[in-house]
Amino acid sequence: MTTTGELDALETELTAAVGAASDEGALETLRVEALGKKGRISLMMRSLGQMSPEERQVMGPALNGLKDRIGSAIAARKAALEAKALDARLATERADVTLPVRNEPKGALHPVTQVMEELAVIFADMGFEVAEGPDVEDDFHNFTALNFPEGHPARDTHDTFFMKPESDGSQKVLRTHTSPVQIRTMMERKPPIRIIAPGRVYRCDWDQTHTPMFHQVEGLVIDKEAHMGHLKGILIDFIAAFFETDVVESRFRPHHFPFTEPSAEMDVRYERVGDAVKIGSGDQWMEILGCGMVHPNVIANCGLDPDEFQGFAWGMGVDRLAMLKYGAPDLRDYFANDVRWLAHYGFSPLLQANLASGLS
Ligand code: 2NL
Repeated sequence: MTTTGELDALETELTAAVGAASDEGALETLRVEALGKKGRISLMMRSLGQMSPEERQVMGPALNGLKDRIGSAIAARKAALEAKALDARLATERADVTLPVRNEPKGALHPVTQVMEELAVIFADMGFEVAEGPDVEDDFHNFTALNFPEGHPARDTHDTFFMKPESDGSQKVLRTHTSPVQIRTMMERKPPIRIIAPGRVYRCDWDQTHTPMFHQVEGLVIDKEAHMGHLKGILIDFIAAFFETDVVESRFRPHHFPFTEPSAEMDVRYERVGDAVKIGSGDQWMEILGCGMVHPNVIANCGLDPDEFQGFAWGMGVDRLAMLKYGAPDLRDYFANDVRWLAHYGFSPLLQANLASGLS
């Protein structure tokens, strides 16, 4: 026999328990205990059948009301617990919507940097070291040691940038080629010498194919028996490696430089394919570099005996090599610092040039 008083006590107890349930699991246990098949309220409702009609008239609505209110209380508590759980999860799973959409690598190597690295890799494989020197040079290292006589017109063809004269009347220049690096090396150490000198050089000239600052790489070999045959072999191998081709057809035309004797220009057979060039085939010849046997006067100017030592040297434009291999047509774009150009023509810093997996 159940009384409405007992129901009130049960409601108070269950309502308190629902309010105290601290998670959804505890709440579900409570629901099963009260409203499940064998729950306390369910069992009471099943006993309605054994009651007298008068009793049932009172207890029926009372039990139904209790069942509804406890059901609602459980549902409300469940919603509150779910909201609390969601808040807790959101607090730990914070998403910063201002972050970039994808974690894309930013920045690229300039084609000139890429080509410089390729040059270093190719010549390192042949046993060359990379040598460096100052951009601001004195007249001796840039001209005099290289067999440009004082006041000789060849100095004028270099469109030299002169620095403000110093107190002793001397005047430094922005180096017009990287040859002074080789002069310094020959003066500092004994042969055998096998170096390349890549770097910035400066000439007062500005149009579609000339910028006042550009890049050169020169090479130098000084030994006792280094000769023109070695020079040709090195240069042909270099062109094949750089342009990643097996066939290189070349010709060496006589030329003149003050610092080499004999001097030559190297041409290679090529054809145009879109903006880039294909080396080895085609019916055109392209001048690609200048070279020669180091002039005995230059060897003597560096304190070495030209009867004991001889060697060869060459020089070429790095920017032009980059244009030939990678196709960007206007040299001025190379130094305009336009990030869109760099993004298009740049190289991944993670893919370093090497001879095993390809230069570029
Ligand atoms: C060119 C030609 C050349 C050299 C550079 C050189 C350096 C020393 C001695 C002798 Cl220390 N020669 N360098 C030799 C021949 C040609 O450059 O057309 N460059 C863009």
